[in-house]
Formats: sequence, C-alpha cells, structure tokens
Amino acid sequence: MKAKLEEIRARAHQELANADLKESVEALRVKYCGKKGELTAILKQMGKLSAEERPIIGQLANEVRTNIENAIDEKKKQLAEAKLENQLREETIDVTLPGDTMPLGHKHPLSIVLDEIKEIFIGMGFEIVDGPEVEYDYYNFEALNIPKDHPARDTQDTFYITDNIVLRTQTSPVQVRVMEKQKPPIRIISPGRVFRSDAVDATHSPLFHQIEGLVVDKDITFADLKGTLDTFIKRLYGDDSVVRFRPHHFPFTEPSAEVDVQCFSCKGKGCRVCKGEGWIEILGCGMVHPKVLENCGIDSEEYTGFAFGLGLERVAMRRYGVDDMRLFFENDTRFLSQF
Ligand code: 2NL
Repeated sequence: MKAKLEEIRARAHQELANADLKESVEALRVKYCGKKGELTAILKQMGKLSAEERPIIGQLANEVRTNIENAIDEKKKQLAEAKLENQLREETIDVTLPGDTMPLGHKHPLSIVLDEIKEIFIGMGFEIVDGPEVEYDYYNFEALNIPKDHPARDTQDTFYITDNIVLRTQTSPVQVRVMEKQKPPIRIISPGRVFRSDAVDATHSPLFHQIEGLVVDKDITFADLKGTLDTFIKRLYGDDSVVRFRPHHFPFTEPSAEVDVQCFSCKGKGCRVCKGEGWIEILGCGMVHPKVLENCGIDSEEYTGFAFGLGLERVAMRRYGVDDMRLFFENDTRFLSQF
C-alpha cells in the first residue's frame, strides 16, 4: 500500500507537470483527491490493514494528499499568473505610435466671403434677416413691381412649384416681408440661396447665393446709396478701389444703377481679368420704386429708400481666382482644402 501511495504521488506530479490548462488541473484534482478519487479509494481499504500499519499508512496517505493538493494549488497559481502575463503583453499600447489624424473641416470659401460681407454691413448698422426659399409669386415678383409679362417671370428662368408658388429667384421677398411688418427705419441685409432655371456652365448654376440690402427711412437719398456702397466696396476690395455708378434699369428701383470697380489687375487699361473692359461689375442698386414701398404699406411721400443686390459666387470667384463656379458646389475636398 505504501508503494501504491508513492506511485500515486509520482504519477500525480508527472501528470501535473504536463497539464497546461486550468481545466486539466482541476480534472487531476478530481482524479486524485476527489470523493471518488484514487486516494479516497486507498483510504477506504485501510480497514484491511493491521493495527500497527494503519496509523503509518494513514499518515502517509494524508501527507500524499496534502502534497498533491499543494502542488495543484501551486500549478493553478502559475497558470493564472502566466495567463495575466500573456494578457498584459498582448494588450500593451505603444504610446509612441503616431495617432490617426482626423482631417479637420473648415469654412467653405463661399462662407468665408459671406461672413466677411456680413461683418462689413453689421459694422454699418445693418441687421441680417432671412426668409423662405419657397415663395409666393406675389412676394417674389408682384410686390416688387415685376409685371406679369416681364422676362424675369418667364418659365425659362423661374422654377414654378404651382401657379402662384415659386423657388425664389432673388432674396428681395425677404425684404418685402420685413417692410410689411416693420415701420422704418429699416436697415437690413438678406443673404441666401436663390434659384433660376439656368443650364449649368462655368458661370451659371440653377442654385446660387445672393446678398441683398435695403435701407428705408425719412430723407434717404441717392447720395446715401452711393456713400454706403462706395464704403462697402472699399472695405471689401481695399481703400484704393475706384468705384463707378452706371445708369441701369430694374423694375423695383428708380433710378437704378450698376456699380463697377476698376480692374485691380490693369488699373482700367483693359486686360484678361476684366475682359478688356477696364472695369468689373460688382452689384446692382437703386432707389426703391415708390410702388414697391406702397405695396408694402409704406407711405412713399414720407419715406424713401435704396436697395442693392450682388451675387456671392461672383465675388468669391474674383477673390480667389476661381474660373469655374461649379467648383463651389461639387464639394471636392481637393478644391475645398485650399481655402
Ligand atoms: C441685380 C441686383 C438688386 C434690388 C436688388 C430690391 C429689393 C427691394 C426693393 C427694391 Cl425689397 N430693390 N433689391 C435692387 C436693385 C438691384 O439686385 O442685379 N438684380 C437683378
């Protein structure tokens, strides 16, 4: 029996040495020390022994059991440590590795120019207003003295939603709504998207951006218009800009004018930038037509006003030397990341 116990001890150690999983170590514990294990089986046979042998074998059996149990505990500890060690090694983060850089977004070139223009007018006491992009025919045309047979109302230019609802072709309807609601003095800028049924090319898009301005008060004259727009253009293009006003016609202003700035490239001599003109057209403007004021419930005997409008894309194209308007709308980051 003594030999049998020693043999069990040796075999247990041998098998334990080969075990490399927590589960197989546990299986060995059951096999040797469990209720139906080999050591228990030996102890059950103790009855057959003589009174002298019994305590000796009993002591040895207990010693072997303790010995195997300790070895098993030790092995379990080793496996747990090895597992942790392995996990720590595999989960190591190399803090010296370069990070994944996120491409940082920034302002669209149209927004850069728009914000600059807004700031100039805010500095002159204007308020920024906006309004619907889908408008009644009345606000887009009728109130602005654009008669039913005017070319601007041609279906070729205007997107009609229904007979009396359109996509706004200018941002003036926003200003008409302000004049209806608010008593003068009025000093507002209305930037926004406008829509015209144009074929797409380098200088035309069915969606573009317009900035309109309106001032209505007592004693507003053409001199106020000239002073305001001259100041605006000098703030936008530099104090040395040369500005000229040229007679024009709009149905919603009388008198009307277009405003040019002398070509910065050739100083008026004529070059590629100004297409030989010497001047570059910047905006349209005029004194608000008395009929328009009356349409909005403003007494044209008591009040006068001036208004103007300019295209944002054209300003941005000149500012950045962009020769194709489509680049502003395609959102190709190779283009946008340059601003
Ligand atoms: C252009 C330039 C312009 C206006 C817009 C306007 C607005 C109201 C009343 C009177 Cl509420 N006028 N806006 C005036 C002159 C020019 O835009 O080239 N438009 C076709």
